[in-house]
Amino acid sequence: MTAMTQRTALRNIAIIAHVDHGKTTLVDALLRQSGNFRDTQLTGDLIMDSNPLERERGITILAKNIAITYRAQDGVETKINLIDTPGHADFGGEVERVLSMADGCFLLVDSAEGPMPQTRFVLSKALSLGLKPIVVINKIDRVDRRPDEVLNEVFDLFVELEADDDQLDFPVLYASGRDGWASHAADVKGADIRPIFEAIIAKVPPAAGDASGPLRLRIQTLAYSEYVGRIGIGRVWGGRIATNQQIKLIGRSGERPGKVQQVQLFEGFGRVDAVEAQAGDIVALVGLPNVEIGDSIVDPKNPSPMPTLDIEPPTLTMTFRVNDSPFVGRDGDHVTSRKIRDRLMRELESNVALKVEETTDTDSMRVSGRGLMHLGILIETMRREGYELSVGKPEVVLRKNENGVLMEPVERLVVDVPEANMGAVMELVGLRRGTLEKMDQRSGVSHLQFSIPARGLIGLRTRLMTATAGEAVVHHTFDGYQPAKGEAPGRTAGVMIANMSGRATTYKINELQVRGTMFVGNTDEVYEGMIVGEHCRENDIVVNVTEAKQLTNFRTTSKDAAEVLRPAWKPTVEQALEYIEADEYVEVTPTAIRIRKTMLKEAERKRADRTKVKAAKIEAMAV
Ligand SMILES: Nc1nc2c(ncn2[C@@H]2O[C@H](COP(=O)(O)OP(=O)(O)OP(=O)(O)O)[C@@H](O)[C@H]2O)c(=O)[nH]1
Ligand SMILES: [Mg+2]
Repeated sequence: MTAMTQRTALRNIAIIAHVDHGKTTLVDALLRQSGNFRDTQLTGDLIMDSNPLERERGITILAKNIAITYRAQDGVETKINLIDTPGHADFGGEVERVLSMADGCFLLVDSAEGPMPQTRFVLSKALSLGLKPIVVINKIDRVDRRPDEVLNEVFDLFVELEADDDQLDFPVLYASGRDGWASHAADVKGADIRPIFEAIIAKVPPAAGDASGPLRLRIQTLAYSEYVGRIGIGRVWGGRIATNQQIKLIGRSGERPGKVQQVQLFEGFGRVDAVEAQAGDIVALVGLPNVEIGDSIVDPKNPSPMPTLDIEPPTLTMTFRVNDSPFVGRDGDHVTSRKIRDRLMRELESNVALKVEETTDTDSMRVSGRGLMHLGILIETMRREGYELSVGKPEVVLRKNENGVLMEPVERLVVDVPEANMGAVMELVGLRRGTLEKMDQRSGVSHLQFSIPARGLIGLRTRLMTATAGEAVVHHTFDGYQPAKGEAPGRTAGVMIANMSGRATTYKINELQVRGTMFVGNTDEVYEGMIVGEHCRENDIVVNVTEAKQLTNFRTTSKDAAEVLRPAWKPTVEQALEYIEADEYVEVTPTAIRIRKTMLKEAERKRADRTKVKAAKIEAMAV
């Protein structure tokens, strides 16, 4: 006997889109105009992107739940659980998991850019969950908006993704989240954000479930607090769950008993303690022993588990090692391998798609994740917390399929460039085994779609930027596994390696900069084995950047001052990781990002080279 109860005063909705199409800004506008918050809570930047890295990069990293009580003009109040999701491709798995807690979603599409790779990915997930998206053509204030075309492209995308007739009949709104309004027509400016609220009430089905049936709840995402540890977040699909209730967890780690120390509901930007929650609610559960993603929380007397969830497998892996450069410990507080290991273990508490493995070397760990940004953000967070470490070249995770064939991840790559630069892009992508799948022209801009092995993507962005004088707009999304196609080309240029420790001098930099691009500026400290620049030829060279010019007379000193140094290249963590080769590390400390050879001494590197050549010869003879 099931009795579905409709929670008419409750809606659960997610906001999805390609990166930067304006999700967080729209959620912010909804919050500000809901009348739920005091003005002092609403000042400043985006309220939602609350962690410092999110603010700095202007992107959402973690999906976030907020709840708004909306009071309609007729006085009826509705609680809206809104889930803001990240748009960057590395966090697609998280989007998929949180999306399944919602009964509806807003699909935002930039009114000028139109559907982009991640739009396709998130829409396909929403459709396969049976959701009927509400399409919002957003940033309609843009002067280069083309809402009619974009709407057509969205419609085509729905068709391509095999949406059913009901889904194809999607509602459409036009909005400027930034300016805080929405409207039903592309050419009519709205007064406020109310049309979005009205669409939620009218088009998203009320949360439903059988509150009198057995408890049905699955953990969809995790949060972590220093005080209470891991927190499991999920939606109650059936029954009720109360604070202090005895439950059983069923999941990948088998069955185990437990007790819910605290049930929490979402309210505003935070969570509030609740006595009980019931079917339809999105809850946070505190105190569950070793709770994991995909765990079902069931009533021990009447267990009704849900299928467990697949976690997206890592696609990129790298080595995290202790920093053993001569500068170790100069500015970091946490430098030992034990500290690094403990920190990584703590990260595993809530960073679902992360994998950390021990290696045979006690000073290093293998860390795998969903992409360069996913791991780059972890490294960036650690350096801000005072950690020092060295990180090895990122490598794509290959795997064997059931027939033993080696498979590699393949991505869908979209590049928008001025037509004049198209040739350069095609050549670079072609070299890396990318194949062109689609091409359109829009007012002087070429829109190119490729399929490319993920290996070929490492280092591609920097090169595309150089080849197009910074004009290329590049996006990619994981597309699936295909039989491995072979090595991607590595870096074509060699590097300049410092031969001794000291401070770089203007005199030496000036001399060296004709042979390539320098990574250090005047008075920067260097050490033997550190990479101080890129050589304009293929081979690595050992250089002296520290020697000062002999001061013979006045004239030369004044000429010194006039020497113009080109600015040094100071890469971000992610740029440095894209740059390095297998015999190099990125050294990361709270104040510096340096690139170095794994072997600091030239003699050591030569010996290793010779051994490699010998091994290759023996192999060749054996064939
Ligand atoms: N012109 C215009 N710009 C907007 C609008 N909404 C957002 N933006 C800008 O677009 C950029 C991205 O906005 P966000 O709200 O952070 O986008 P997002 O979809 O949350 O991005 P991710 O979470 O990183 O995927 C910011 O620079 C905003 O100021 C809008 O309605 N009009
Ligand atoms: Mg965002």
